[in-house]
Amino acid sequence: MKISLVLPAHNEEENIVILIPKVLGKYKKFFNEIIIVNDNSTDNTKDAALKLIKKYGKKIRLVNRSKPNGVGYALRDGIKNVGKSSDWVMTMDADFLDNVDDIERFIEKAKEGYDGVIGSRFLDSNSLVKYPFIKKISNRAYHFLLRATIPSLKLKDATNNFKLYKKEVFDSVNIKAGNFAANAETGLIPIIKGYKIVEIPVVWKQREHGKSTFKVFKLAPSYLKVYLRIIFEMLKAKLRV
Ligand SMILES: Nc1nc2c(ncn2[C@@H]2O[C@H](COP(=O)(O)OP(=O)(O)OP(=O)(O)O)[C@@H](O)[C@H]2O)c(=O)[nH]1
Ligand SMILES: [Mg+2]
Repeated sequence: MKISLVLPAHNEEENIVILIPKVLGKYKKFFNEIIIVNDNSTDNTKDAALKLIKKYGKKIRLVNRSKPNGVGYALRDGIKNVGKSSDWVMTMDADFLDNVDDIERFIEKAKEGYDGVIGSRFLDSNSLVKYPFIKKISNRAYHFLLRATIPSLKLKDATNNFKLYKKEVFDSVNIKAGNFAANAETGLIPIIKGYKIVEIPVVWKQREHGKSTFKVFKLAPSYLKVYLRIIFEMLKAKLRV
């Protein structure tokens, strides 16, 4: 199993210098490369990434994007840059410092024969640490809508950016959202396409370094657009049968 880790990073200098050594310290043999996707950061994310490249060589790659910023654009460009020798891709947030130990369970689960593994914050009631209430309500409402209208979608948490998929699964998504709603596309499209995806519980902890850029109300229309895309993709698939 050869994995590329794609890390969207906007103003994450404090986090990447902790996260990356932690990942390579524990899982060097599994990770072919770590791709940091920096989008117009106004802190020293770029310099921190260059220092990591000096230390770890080819294991680290830096993709510098220019405007427009966005997690979706970053994921799309990061995945596009995955090296040919990787057969799996993991995506995670740069502030998931406490989740590095979880990676072991992703790898074990994937080896059971799945096409992809999603880290779910809603399988275990102890998973959320300081998760903002408004985010929880909107996340639950979104999943309620999905499950109520598409009963075959049994995922508890499609939208966490903590996923380990075969490369071909990410390639099949064709990310269209430029912002955080891309995380819904990467969670939902593979299921519609018939890939075998499983969830495992992970903890989500409020970040300690840097600032959040997630704005619930501004993002709601983008998540609804992904929902409509799912319905459209399902109808298209039905018409093909
Ligand atoms: N490349 C890139 N990455 C981004 C952008 N916006 C956010 N990110 C990254 O996406 C990931 C998730 O963003 P966060 O701000 O942590 O969002 P969140 O997890 O919902 O919220 P908090 O953890 O509370 O801050 C982090 O790795 C960010 O650095 C962007 O415009 N470009
Ligand atoms: Mg975060």
